Amino acid sequence: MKSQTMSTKTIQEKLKTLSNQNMDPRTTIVAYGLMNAGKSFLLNMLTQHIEEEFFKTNDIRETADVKKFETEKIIYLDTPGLDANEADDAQAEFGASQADIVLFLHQPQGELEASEVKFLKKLTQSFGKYAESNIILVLSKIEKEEPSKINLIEDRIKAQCAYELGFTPKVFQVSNKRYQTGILKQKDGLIAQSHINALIEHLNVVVSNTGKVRAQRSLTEAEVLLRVLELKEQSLGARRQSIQEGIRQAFAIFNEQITTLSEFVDESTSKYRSI
Ligand SMILES: Nc1nc2c(ncn2[C@@H]2O[C@H](COP(=O)(O)OP(=O)(O)OP(=O)(O)O)[C@@H](O)[C@H]2O)c(=O)[nH]1
Ligand SMILES: [Mg+2]
Repeated sequence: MKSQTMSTKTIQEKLKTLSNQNMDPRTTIVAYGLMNAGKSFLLNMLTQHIEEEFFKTNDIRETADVKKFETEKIIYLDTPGLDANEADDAQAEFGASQADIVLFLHQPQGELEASEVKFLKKLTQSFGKYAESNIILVLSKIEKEEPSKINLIEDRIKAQCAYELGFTPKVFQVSNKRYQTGILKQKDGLIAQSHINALIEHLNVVVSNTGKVRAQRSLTEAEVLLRVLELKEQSLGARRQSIQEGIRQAFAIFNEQITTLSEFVDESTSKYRSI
């Protein structure tokens, strides 16, 4: 949003968000993606709900509200699939303001769709210079496709992000199914091929930067708001000056007319007296 055109209501909302931020020292990790992308399943694996689901999964649209699982250090948020309907998108965006780290899930059937790019652009704006480190792309269900196809899709998505978002995100190719089976049947090969542990390791590194990233994001947001307020003050000052100038000019004409009138009255009076 252009700072000059930010409405007073938006400024108030942003100030409110800013003052509500950073209250919980724990990192919030939010999963986003189109319906059926595998968000809930992935969060179950990351939170070690291997046999019993915490986040309900389904082939048809399942998650309708933002759902939360809390640990000592991390809060995991599951969101409704993007583009399910407007109310669900609003729910999803609500989560965005609370996200420290985003896991953006995509089924590798093709590259990113327009609605995914649109949502990622919003997230990128919100994260600013931390988008690259804190928005992580996850290609899900990889055991369903040939590795060569998935690699090709990953390359295309990276190029799309570089062009559309201005950065190349870190991408993880994961299989929730492999991880689940690997854990249940104690098959290390499957666990390794699921790449879930690699994702967990990476998340641990990003999580450790949460405090710094949050502080910087709040600072940047506060600086933007301050600049907006300065610009508004400048434009109000200019408006006040132009109104004052208008009044001065209007009064100058009025004063001139009064002077002419009083001269006329003086002249008429002296003429009358001399008769
Ligand atoms: N083969 C395979 N199926 C998966 C994998 N991850 C998820 N699924 C399946 O994909 C379907 C959707 O998974 P969910 O985790 O419910 O997807 P979601 O993104 O949470 O869906 P919504 O909440 O409806 O937006 C379910 O049938 C899952 O079992 C995976 O890694 N491999
Ligand atoms: Mg779900």
